[in-house]
Amino acid sequence: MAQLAEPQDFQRVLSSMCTEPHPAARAAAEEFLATNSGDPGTYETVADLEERAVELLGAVTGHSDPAGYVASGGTEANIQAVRIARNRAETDDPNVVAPASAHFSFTKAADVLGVELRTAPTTGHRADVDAMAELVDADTVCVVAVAGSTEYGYVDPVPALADLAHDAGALCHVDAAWGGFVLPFSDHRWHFGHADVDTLTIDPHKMGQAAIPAGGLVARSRDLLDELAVRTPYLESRSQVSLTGTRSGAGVASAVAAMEALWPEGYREQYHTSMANAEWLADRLAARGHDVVEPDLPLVAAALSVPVTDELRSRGWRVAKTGAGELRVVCMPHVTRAVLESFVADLDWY
Ligand code: 0PR
Repeated sequence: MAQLAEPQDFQRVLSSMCTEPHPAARAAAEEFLATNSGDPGTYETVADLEERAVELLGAVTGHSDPAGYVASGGTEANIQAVRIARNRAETDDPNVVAPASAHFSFTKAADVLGVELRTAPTTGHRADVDAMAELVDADTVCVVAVAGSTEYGYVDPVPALADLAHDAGALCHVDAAWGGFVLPFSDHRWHFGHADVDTLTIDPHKMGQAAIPAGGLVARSRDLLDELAVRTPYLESRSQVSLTGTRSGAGVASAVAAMEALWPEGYREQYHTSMANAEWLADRLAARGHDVVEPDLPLVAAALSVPVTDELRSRGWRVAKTGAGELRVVCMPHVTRAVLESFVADLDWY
């Protein structure tokens, strides 16, 4: 059979929040390609694997008895968290309060769910609790905290935001889509064990090193997930909580395989390696006179003193920019020290 095309390799990709899957995760995905986790009555093995996935996601997020499921990604998990909050509230005019650093999936959530999204400016790239408190009112159904922001990799004060949510009778949702598999090894307080978190997004297909699609929605209790249930009369299972119908069993199997292989030691090691790489890059950029945002998790943003991003792209580098125009390098597992050394060498060429 003719080869369709070679997938792009990750060699010079500094902009992605996804990475090469762990070998066990790749093999599991291939094995389960034809299975549908949306029909657990028929695909019982995948249903069992999904239970295991949720149990493991609970272990990573400080919850011994979690509810949840493997979603298509962080976007679905965030939409579903907002949907839970909206469905359980009594108001006809619901709003969600989030820091301006929240991922654009919350804009989609607000749009499809008919919820108003209120965003508050950040301070030092973190949620400003006072600024968010000013936006909270009796119609607030959800307060969002970001644990590992898309642009800077920064972590919001989750316990204070959980208090803010609960004082207003709202739910607290933590978006750890990217940060979830590195945060356990940091000093941050971000999960169910640290604060009264209601729902949490954590994506195996990002730092979890599973194949795409494998996102994670974890809820404090089953009754929260039940807010999403719709009846499925002609399936063997009674109801469904996921947003999509047919779902990737490959993603589920891959998530379990990655977490079984890497939690906790493999992820710990990766955290230390990626963090050391981020600090190394931050030091090198600062030494060259660029204005660096101190990395908190393995993500480096820097305002370059020279406009080089287009030239870097023409040399094969895939780099992203923050909304403010800073260069942004996500130190994923495929971004090794050797890759960064060659990146800095190319920067020096200009
Ligand atoms: N929450 C956070 C904090 C995120 O960073 C992202 C995605 C999401 C939610 C949404 O997740 P899904 O994309 O899985 O629905 N952050 C990256 C972004 O949108 C994702 C990404 C991945 C970007 C791979 C580029 C790429 O090559 O920028």
